[in-house]
Amino acid sequence: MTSTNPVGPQVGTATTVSSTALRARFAARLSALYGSEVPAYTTLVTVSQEVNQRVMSRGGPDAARLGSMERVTAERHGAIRVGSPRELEQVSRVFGALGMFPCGFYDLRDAAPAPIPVVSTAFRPLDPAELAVNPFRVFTSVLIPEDRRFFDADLEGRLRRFIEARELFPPELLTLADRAIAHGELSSADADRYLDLATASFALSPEPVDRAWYAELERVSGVAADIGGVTTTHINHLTPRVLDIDDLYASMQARGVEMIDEIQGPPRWDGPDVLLRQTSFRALSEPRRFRHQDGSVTEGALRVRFGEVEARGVALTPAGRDRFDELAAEVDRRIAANPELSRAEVAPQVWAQGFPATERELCTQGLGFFTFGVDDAVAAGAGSPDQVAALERRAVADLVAADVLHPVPIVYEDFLPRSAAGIFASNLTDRGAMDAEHGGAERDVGWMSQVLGLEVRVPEDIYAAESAASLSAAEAVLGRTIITQ
Ligand code: OOG
Ligand code: NI
Repeated sequence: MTSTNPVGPQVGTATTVSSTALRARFAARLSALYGSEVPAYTTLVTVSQEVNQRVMSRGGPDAARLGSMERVTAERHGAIRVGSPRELEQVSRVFGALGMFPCGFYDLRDAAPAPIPVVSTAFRPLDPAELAVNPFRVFTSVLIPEDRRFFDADLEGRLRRFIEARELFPPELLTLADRAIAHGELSSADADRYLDLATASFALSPEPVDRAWYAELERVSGVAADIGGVTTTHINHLTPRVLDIDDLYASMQARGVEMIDEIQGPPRWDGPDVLLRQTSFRALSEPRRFRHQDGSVTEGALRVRFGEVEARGVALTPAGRDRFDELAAEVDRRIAANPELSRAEVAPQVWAQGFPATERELCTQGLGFFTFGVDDAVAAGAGSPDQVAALERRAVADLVAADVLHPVPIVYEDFLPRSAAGIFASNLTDRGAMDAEHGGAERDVGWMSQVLGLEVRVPEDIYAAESAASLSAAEAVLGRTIITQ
């Protein structure tokens, strides 16, 4: 199994379009499409930009610590849902053409508060330089009809046949995608055609929905109906990034947009921003046409698509992630014991007791991922006595404490299954039905890699490699090895 990991941004020429440029153009096309389909998304983007502008103007140079205004303004993630390994493999080719590769494996079937019959990955650029040029990712879920906790054998068979019979992506699009993957670019005529076909594949179809079939699947799960109840796929949401999600939440409510009850992920607190915080406005009622058993077609509505927004923080090491999970469990325990308390009251207290209060401690305790720059004075051979002493000890924590190494946070570029499940659940009208007595079909990261013919990368491995590369560069400057333990 091989994975193509581009070396850096590719420029293309006047007559060709690189994967990088294609990604930027696709992200813009998808944004225009989704804005035309879901006008509230345009409001969300406008408010997000106002929030980011406010943060930049009040926060000085540190405001851009976790992302430049330019990057954050362009930053989006989309979410799509498909029905089978075959469709997932096709999605992988469509995004491979854009320099986006599978990263992370999320099993949402045993997720709290509501299980969803899908497993997911995210297609994204892996190289920080590529992310910096155009930070676009797509959270992609695939339905598991074989999972007996959700679908009995009869429904599984009908669902699989329905999905096998449809074609989400035209063969011409897949041919163009394969060409882009092979060459890292397309001719400008091919690029235009690719963008038209790819964008159209994610538009909401005007085809009438089979009412009875959709309703049967909806009794199991709204997400199963959204995926397997129709013959096409569509972009479910497109998420801008903000630098202050609490401000965003309040600003949207002030405009009269109904938001879900909570911001998912770490709480608002005085310590460092870590991982990912997300919230959304509630799924909107969109007009859809329905075909009934007697063949008649009527106008109706479905509530499936919503507007999500997110703030990103420092990536956590496996030890940091364990701590994060422990704190989340502790918050749940305290709320269960004191149901009159809200999460917004409890979580900051739990975090104040159990999590480092500063970025620097997050680094020296080995809980967050950082890259390191060497202090200018030390590099010039003019370090203070403290710095020289730390250099003798050679441990990262000492070198950071003595300001020999300046840690720069690595931003979390991935997703959180618990938040994903929370966002899915808060936007479903009905939780559906799962029978936990039955066994679930085994699906893991190895299964997904095999389906894609590509290694699904482990996010923490990518952050660790980035951190290690910066330490090697620091070792070269300092002329000595650094102890990372
Ligand atoms: C995906 C939900 C997960 C996120 O940001 O965590 C997600 C979906 O609704 O299809 O997008
Ligand atoms: Ni999302």
